[in-house]
Amino acid sequence: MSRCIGCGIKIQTTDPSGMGYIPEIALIEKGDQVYCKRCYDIRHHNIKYFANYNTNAYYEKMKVIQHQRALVLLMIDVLDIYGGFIPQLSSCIGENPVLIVVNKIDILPKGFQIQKLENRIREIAQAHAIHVVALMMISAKKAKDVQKVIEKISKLKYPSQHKKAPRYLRNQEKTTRFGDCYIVGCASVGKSTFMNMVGKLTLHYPDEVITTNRQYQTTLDFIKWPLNQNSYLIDTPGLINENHFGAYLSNESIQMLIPKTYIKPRTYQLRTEQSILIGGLVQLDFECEEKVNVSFYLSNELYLHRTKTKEVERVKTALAYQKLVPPWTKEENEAIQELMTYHFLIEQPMDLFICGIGFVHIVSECAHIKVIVDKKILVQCVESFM
Ligand SMILES: Nc1nc2c(ncn2[C@@H]2O[C@H](COP(=O)(O)OP(=O)(O)OP(=O)(O)O)[C@@H](O)[C@H]2O)c(=O)[nH]1
Ligand SMILES: [Mg+2]
Repeated sequence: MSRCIGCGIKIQTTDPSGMGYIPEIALIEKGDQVYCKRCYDIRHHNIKYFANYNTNAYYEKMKVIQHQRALVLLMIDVLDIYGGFIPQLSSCIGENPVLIVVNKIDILPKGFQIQKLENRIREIAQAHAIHVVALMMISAKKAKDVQKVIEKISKLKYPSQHKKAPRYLRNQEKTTRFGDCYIVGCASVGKSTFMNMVGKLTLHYPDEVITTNRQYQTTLDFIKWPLNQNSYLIDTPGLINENHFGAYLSNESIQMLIPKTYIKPRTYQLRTEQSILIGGLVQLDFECEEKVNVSFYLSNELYLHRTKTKEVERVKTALAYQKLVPPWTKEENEAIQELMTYHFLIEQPMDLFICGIGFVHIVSECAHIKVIVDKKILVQCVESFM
C-alpha cells in the first residue's frame, strides 16, 4: 500500500471524505509518488482541516521507538521551552539518546542573548528523565545550522569516524550507536520543515516535498527518508500538548499566536492596580509600591491592552469581539473559561512562561502579580535567564 509523500498517511481510493484519499486514476497515472487530497488542499488552497487531538493514539504510535536502538531528535519551539518537553516522552522512547534541537531562533529579537536561553533549556532538560546527548539551536526555515545538525547526527551515529575519536575506535569502520533517527516534538514546531531542508541539503530533493503548514498535525504518519545506506531519518506526527493554548483554539486564533517575523518585545512600566490583557487569553494584574518593568516576548500580532484593574470587566465587555482576540468564536471562548488565578511574588527579575503564547520578562524588587488564565494552560514563573 503506498503512502502520501506529503503527510505519510496510507493512500486509499474508495472514500473521498476519508484521510488519504486520491482518485484511482490519479494513483495509476502517478504511481507511488502521490499526495493525498488533504495535502493537495493544504498545499494549493491552504484549506484548514480539523486536527485529531487524540493524545493516547499519539503515545501508542511513538512507543515503537522504545524497542529500537534509535536516536531521538526532540524538536522544541524556541517560544515554548517548557511545553516542548513531551510529558510522556521517556515512556515512548525508552533509554534511547536524545538530541534536543530548538527551532525557530529566527523569531528572537535582534541582539537576544541566545546562549543564556540555551543554558536555561539545558536546566529544564535535566529535570526530565531523558538521556540528552546534545542541544542545538537552529532555524529550519532559514537553513541556519541545519547542516550542523546533520553532521552532529553523523558524529553521534559513527563515533569511530569522528576526527577526535580515540584511535582504537577510528579503526573500527562501522561502529554505530543507533540505527534510525526519529524527529519528534509537539505539533507545528517545524519537524517537517527541518526534514525538507535536510532533503534539500543532503539528498538534493526539491523544495517542500513534505507538506508543512501552520495548522496543527499536518503530518499524519511516519515519513522515512534515507539517512545513509542502512538507516532512515523519520518525520513523525506532532503531539498537541494539552497544556498548550493551541489545543483549544481554532486555526485562525493559532495563526495569531505564531510569530510570522522576529519578535519586537513590547515593554511597559506598570503602576499598582494596573492590568494587562493578552488578547482574550490571559489577564495579568500588578500590585507594587514602585513601577514594574514588564517586557512581552510574543507574536507581534497579539494585541496587548493596558488598563486599570478595576476597569478590566468593563473593558472586556466593551472590547469583546473587536480587539480582545483570540479567541474568535464562542466555542473557543468556552473551551478556555475554567479560569484559575496564580499568585507570584516578584523580588528579582523573573520570566513568566505561558504555554502557547511566549514569555513575559518582569523586573521588580517587590511586586505581586496575579495571572488569570484557564487552568489547563501551563504557566511557569521562574528566575529570569536574561
Ligand atoms: N519562523 C520560523 N518558522 C518556522 C521554522 N520552521 C518551521 N516554521 C513554520 O512553522 C509552521 C509549522 O511547520 P511544520 O514543519 O509543518 O511543523 P511540524 O512540526 O512538522 O508540524 P506537524 O506536522 O503539525 O506536527 C510552518 O508555518 C513553518 O513555516 C523556523 O525555523 N522559523
Ligand atoms: Mg509535520
